[in-house]
Amino acid sequence: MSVEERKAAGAAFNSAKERIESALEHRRAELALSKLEARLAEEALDVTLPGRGRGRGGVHPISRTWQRIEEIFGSIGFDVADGPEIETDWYNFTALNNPENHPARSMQDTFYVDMQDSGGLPLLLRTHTSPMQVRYARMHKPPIKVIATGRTYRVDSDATHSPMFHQVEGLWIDEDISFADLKGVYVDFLRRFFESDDLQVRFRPSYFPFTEPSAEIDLQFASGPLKGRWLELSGAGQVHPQVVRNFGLDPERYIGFAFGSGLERLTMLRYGIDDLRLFFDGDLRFLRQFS
Ligand code: 2NL
Repeated sequence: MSVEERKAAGAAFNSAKERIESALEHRRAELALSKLEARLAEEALDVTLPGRGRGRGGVHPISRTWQRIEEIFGSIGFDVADGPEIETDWYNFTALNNPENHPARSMQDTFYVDMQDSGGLPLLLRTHTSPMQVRYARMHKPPIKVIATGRTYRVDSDATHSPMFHQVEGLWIDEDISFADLKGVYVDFLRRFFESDDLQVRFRPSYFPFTEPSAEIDLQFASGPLKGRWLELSGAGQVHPQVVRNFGLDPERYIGFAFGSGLERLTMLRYGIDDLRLFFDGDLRFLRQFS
């Protein structure tokens, strides 16, 4: 090309290059913008919507009963004891005067753990809260005034029995504790637990290996949906002299009473619950009624 021709061609090449570059730049900007718009649309957040919140939760009805019981007995001078759910044969049965061949000791009734204590005796899931009271009585000097609340286990499962259930047991030992004291303490407890003076209590002769004499405690409401029916509630009695001896105390000097009640039973009567299984199903429609 001549010098003149080269000038013109160079200018044309330059201008073509600029147009191509600006077209590319334009298109790149368009693509970036539409990508940003798509992302903004996808991640749109309406900050004016109300929050999802967190459920309030509530205390399980059995736990409520547990708390109320500890509060009521605590207010009349009972200590609250807490102990192991895996127990030795001695604390669960022998100390409580259960004979060696008693059916409660069988594998049909008691969950045995695949381990032994240091003396080679079997370990088991406690079948009542009594072993804790035995432990407490052996660790303290009279007056012994204590309740033990907690989980207990028996091989039993149907509409009215759960393999895991809850008990409260009370124990009061001193030089002169009588059935009159048992009656006073227990009737006061029932009035406060059910928030009613309109109830009658009946002591019916019964038998337990760990008390003598022994009684079943029945309850009747004078009003409300359960009015007029005797309801079996608890067992109780004067602590057997052999059990007092197993506490490490002289039964000629020390005497007192013990009682045992089921927390499921107390809770069902208080709230009018008719099926034990509701406590263990975890159905929120049931549980929300207590929150
Ligand atoms: C029942 C029976 C009862 C006891 C529990 C007890 C505890 C010690 C010594 C003596 Cl350490 N007795 N507890 C006494 C009588 C009855 O419960 O059928 N409860 C639902």
